[in-house]
Amino acid sequence: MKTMSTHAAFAIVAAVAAGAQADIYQDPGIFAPFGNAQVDIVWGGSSAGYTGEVQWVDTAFEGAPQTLWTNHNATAEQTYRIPRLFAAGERVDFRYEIISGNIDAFATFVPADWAQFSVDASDPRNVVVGVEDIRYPSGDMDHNDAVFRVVFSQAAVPSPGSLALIGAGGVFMTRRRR
Ligand SMILES: [Ca+2]
Ligand SMILES: [Ca+2]
Repeated sequence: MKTMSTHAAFAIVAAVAAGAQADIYQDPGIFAPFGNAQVDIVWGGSSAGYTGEVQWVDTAFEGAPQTLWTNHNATAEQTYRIPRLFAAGERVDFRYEIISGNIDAFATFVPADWAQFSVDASDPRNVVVGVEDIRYPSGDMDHNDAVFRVVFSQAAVPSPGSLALIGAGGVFMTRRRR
């Protein structure tokens, strides 16, 4: 009976801890607010002693991390355009790898790393991301060690000319089947 009550007490403590963790570690997910979205990553700035690489990771296609800049070599408003379009609600993921200082790496798609990122999506077309470069709870949690924006814009729709070409191709294929 004593063992059972100990287990029950542990279960309650675990549940409370999980609830508290859920509050601290929110998914910093960044999502395309509309379809056919072009995504630009725009450097903001850094106040940090450590050097880290900002990386975009195409998690949907299991892509290798693509390094954009470090927090110390990026210049203001420097922009990287992701070489594909995003569907509505699709996630844009990042990784931050400290290469000088306390070596570590954090990713927006790893729940244990979520505390390292702050995300302000009050303007869903212009999302501000901040990174804390020392693992929680040791860091100062200023989330200004790397700051960048994720800017979504509507990609241009295909011109009428290219649509006509697609139409002609469709007719051609239909005729061949006959
Ligand atoms: Ca800082
Ligand atoms: Ca910091």
